[in-house]
This record gives sequence, C-alpha cells and structure tokens, in this order.
Amino acid sequence: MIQPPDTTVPHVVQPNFHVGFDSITKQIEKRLLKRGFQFNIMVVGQSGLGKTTLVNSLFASHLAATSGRVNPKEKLISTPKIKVVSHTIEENGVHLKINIIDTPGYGDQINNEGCWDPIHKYIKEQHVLYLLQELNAQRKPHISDTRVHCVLFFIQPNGHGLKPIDITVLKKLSEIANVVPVIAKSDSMTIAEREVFKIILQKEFAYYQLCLYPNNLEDYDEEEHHVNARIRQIIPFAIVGSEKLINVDGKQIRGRKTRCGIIDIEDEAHCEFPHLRNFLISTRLQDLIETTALIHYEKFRFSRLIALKENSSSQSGSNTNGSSTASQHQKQHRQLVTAGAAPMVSSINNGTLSKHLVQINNTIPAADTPHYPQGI
Ligand SMILES: Nc1nc2c(ncn2[C@@H]2O[C@H](COP(=O)(O)OP(=O)(O)OP(=O)(O)O)[C@@H](O)[C@H]2O)c(=O)[nH]1
Ligand SMILES: [Mg+2]
Repeated sequence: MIQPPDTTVPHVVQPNFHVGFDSITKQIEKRLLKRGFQFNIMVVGQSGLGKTTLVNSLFASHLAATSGRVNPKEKLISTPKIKVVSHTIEENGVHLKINIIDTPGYGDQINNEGCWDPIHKYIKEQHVLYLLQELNAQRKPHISDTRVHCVLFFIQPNGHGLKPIDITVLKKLSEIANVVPVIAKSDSMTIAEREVFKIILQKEFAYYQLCLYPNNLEDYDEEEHHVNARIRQIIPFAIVGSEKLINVDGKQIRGRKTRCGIIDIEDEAHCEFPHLRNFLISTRLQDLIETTALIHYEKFRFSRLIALKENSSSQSGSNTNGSSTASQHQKQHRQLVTAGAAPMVSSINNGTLSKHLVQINNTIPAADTPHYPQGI
C-alpha cells in the first residue's frame, strides 16, 4: 500500500525578498483567457411558454424560430426537437462560448407519461460523453464540455401553482442538473399577483423538497450561504421575452407592444428579465459551471464507476483465467452508457460522497490501464 508523503506545513513562511510566485494568478488568468469559457444552458417547459423567444432575447439575436404569429393564417412554429445553438460572446478580451439548448414543449398530449424523457436523456448523455473522454487512454489536454450547466425551467403564469407534470419534471431534472425556475410570460400578471405567485411557488418548492439551484456545498463559508439564501428569495424570476424592436420616442427598445402600452423587457420596473440575464452571465456563471461538475457530474461519475467496478469483480469471479472477453468489454461499455443502469447515489451527501470517491479512486484501477473496455 503506497502511503502519501507527510506534507503538513507547520506554519506560513514569509520569504525575505520577493520570490515572484504571487504572479500565479496572472499566469492562470492568461491561460484561461486563451482557452476561453464554455457555458451550456437549456430551456425546458410546457408548450408555448416562450422558451425559444427567451433564447433569442437572452443574446439579442434571432437564433431559433418561434411560434410568434401576427396573422392567424401563419403556420404555428413549435420547436420540434432538441436544438443546440452556439454563440461566442467577447467582452474585454474574454471569450465566452454559449451553447443554448432549446427543447420542444411538453404537456400537450393526452398521455404525458415520460414526455420529459428526451430532455432527461440528453442531459445524462452529456455526462456520459464527458466521462468517456476522461476515461480515454489518450486524453486530450482539454476535455470539451457539453454538460448542461443550467436548466431554465418555465412555469405557466396561472397564479395557482405548479402542475403535477411540472413537479415530476422538476424532481427528475434537479437530480441531474442545476435547475433555475422562471415564471414565463409574467406580463400577464399584475406586480402584486406576481409577488403572491412567487411566494406560492417558493412554498411548493420547499413542500415537494425540490433541490433547485443554488445548492449548498459543505465547504461554503457563511457569506456564500447568505448569498444563496438571498438568491432563493428572488427565484423564480418573473420574466418577459421578446425579440421585437419597438421605436419609442426615436429610441429602439426590445419589448412587447400591447393595447395598454409597451413592455420594455430591459426595464427592471417591467419584469425581471435583466435580473435573470445578470444572474446567469455576470454573477453566477462560474458557480453554475462549478456546481455542475462538483455535484451533478460527480454523482453520476460515482454511480457509473461503482457499477463498473461491481461488474468487473463479478466477472473476474466467474472468469477463472482473469482475462476479459470482447463481450464483457461491450457489456461494461453499455453499462457506462445506459442511463439508469447504475444505482443512483442521491441519498449520499457531499461529505460522504467525497469520502466514497477517495475510496473508489484507490480501489478502481487507473483510468488508462488496459483493464478498462476498449474504445471508452
Ligand atoms: N405575452 C407574452 N408572450 C410571449 C412571451 N414570450 C413569448 N411569447 C409569445 O408566445 C408564443 C410562443 O412563444 P415560443 O417562444 O415559440 O414558445 P415555446 O415555449 O418555444 O413553444 P414550443 O416550442 O412550442 O414549446 C409566441 O407568440 C411568442 O411571441 C412573453 O413573455 N409574454
Ligand atoms: Mg420553442
């Protein structure tokens, strides 16, 4: 058994002259700036709630077709299948590549059983893809990340609360991704109605024990817990989407023109769309990326590696000469890829999870040893 060297440092040493390691943050920054950042966001919700419109509103460009019609004869354009649109934003030398995953609306069939399956499957598949890259014998220096960092979940502005189908979908998705709920088409409610509806929804989230974003990690300090508590008071954001530019006193604004006036989606007094964009892009971007890796992907990785290990040990028991056959390799590969094949570990909290991971890392053979199935 290899023992790690004793590296406990008794006290902090102050060098007598400038050594130069304080430039490490600059070195990291330079490397990160060169590589750029990747953020993957998905919109999910029942049909016609304005998901595609929001995708287009978020980045002020027409990235996908919506069902917005000004004439009843026009064809209804619904999002037919999961569609990923990529966008690179550059600001002061920082490159952010955003993948927006638009999903078809669900809930308008007679039988809605399993209508969220393609969305659930898509998120899991991205975890599988990442794991396969990690386990590859010839790993790339930079693994391409298509894992969904944030799911924007659209809630119908009915004033009553969540529908049973919403509760089911929210439960399913929050187990595997960071879910941020939003009240869709909030221009259909008065400000007072909006506030009451928010409170109803927040109570329902707590009642149904929905583990929505932000999650609290064990190593968060008091300030971070405080910030998360504040975010939970604001969520769900009451948003309005529009891709139309309207001329108001010679100024172009993005909004919705109604008989009663104009709703400027960029105006905080009209809706919380600016808060949502600020939240996603300016304040919580890194946290959403980090928690996807630390909580959701780690949970997935843990369950898959455990399943793989159990499978290997049961096979080595039955295989007397210890060599793996091609069919066993295929079986292991399938086990990694098949969604739901491995036991979920949602009952394990983060502390015990990391302890388990240390144990697995010690007991599971190194990723690039030939023990792993070919082609992973
Ligand atoms: N009043 C109002 N209408 C909106 C809002 N956002 C979108 N719409 C309108 O709602 C209709 C449906 O919008 P989409 O963006 O296509 O909705 P979707 O959720 O992508 O629809 P599916 O792809 O069919 O699920 C369009 O007519 C939009 O113009 C909003 O915030 N308020
Ligand atoms: Mg759509």
